[in-house]
Amino acid sequence: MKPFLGRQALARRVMLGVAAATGMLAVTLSAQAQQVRWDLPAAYAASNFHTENLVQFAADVDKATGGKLKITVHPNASLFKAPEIKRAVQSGQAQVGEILLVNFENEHPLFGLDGVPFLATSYAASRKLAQVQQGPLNDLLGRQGMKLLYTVAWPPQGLYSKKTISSGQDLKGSKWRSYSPATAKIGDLLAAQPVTVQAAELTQALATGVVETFMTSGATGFDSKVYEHIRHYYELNAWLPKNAVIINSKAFDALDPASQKAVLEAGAAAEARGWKVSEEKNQWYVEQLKAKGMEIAASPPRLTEDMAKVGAVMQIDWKEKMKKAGADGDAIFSAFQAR
Ligand code: PCA
Repeated sequence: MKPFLGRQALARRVMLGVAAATGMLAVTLSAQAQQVRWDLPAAYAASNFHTENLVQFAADVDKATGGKLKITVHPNASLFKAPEIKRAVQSGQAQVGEILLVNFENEHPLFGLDGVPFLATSYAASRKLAQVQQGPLNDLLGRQGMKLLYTVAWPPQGLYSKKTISSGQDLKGSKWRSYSPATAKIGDLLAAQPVTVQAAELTQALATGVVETFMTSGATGFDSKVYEHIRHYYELNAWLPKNAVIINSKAFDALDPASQKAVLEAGAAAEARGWKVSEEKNQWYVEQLKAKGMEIAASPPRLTEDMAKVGAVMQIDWKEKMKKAGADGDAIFSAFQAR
């Protein structure tokens, strides 16, 4: 039987087939070469609202770039410990990361603005403070080779204690968990014994009895199951610290314009969503603590007075630090109060 195709025709077919396959391979390879992978270290539990927001952000970027930019969120300080995330992004070990701004107050007081007690004590005030802080913060990060993508506030900070508290005096000598220079300083001013414990290690610290008193949000109280060891929560609404998502500038500049736009747009959406969820869940968290058997109370009058004194010292202190850093803290306070 005569072959269906002549020898030459067959050879040509084979060649064409190889060419097509090679072409396809080239296309796949170039798509892979164009695909960019970013790591996003984060310091809080996967179930925390900030982390869930980051995961949504990554999904939005994936969708908007048609899978070209893949961002992997690493929750719970699994890739870097909380205080190491900023440096990891700065050095390019991670392209993007989420930090707690107040953790870096010793580097520059501007990072600690939202941790100054009783300066901004509601979501509305906290948003205003964020607007004032945003420009100078972005400049500061810019000088360090990074970009500020967005910030989201934690719920207001209250006081957790094993024992009943009626005044600052009752905190004296207690094992005080701090998560930032400012919270350590509050412990000092109250003559407590500050010990720095990041959120990822709080459950463990409570279980081993290293911690008896501390200030944080209802969110972290719930995430860390503090109700297993702590009985009292006093709603001080002392400040609302913020998480910030920062990007390595070189990594951002290396993206094609469409991907850059996708990151910025998904970041803006994450910011709006994050603030909304934080505020909506605030009360829910406190209700969960109550449901788990904790006693929730407003700040007793003498405690309020004593904490106000602590706050006044810390506000003056913060402005002093700004002066030393060659920056104008008064101007920032006034800009905030004028809003
Ligand atoms: N939770 C974090 C920071 C502020 C907050 O509400 C923590 O306790 O470490």
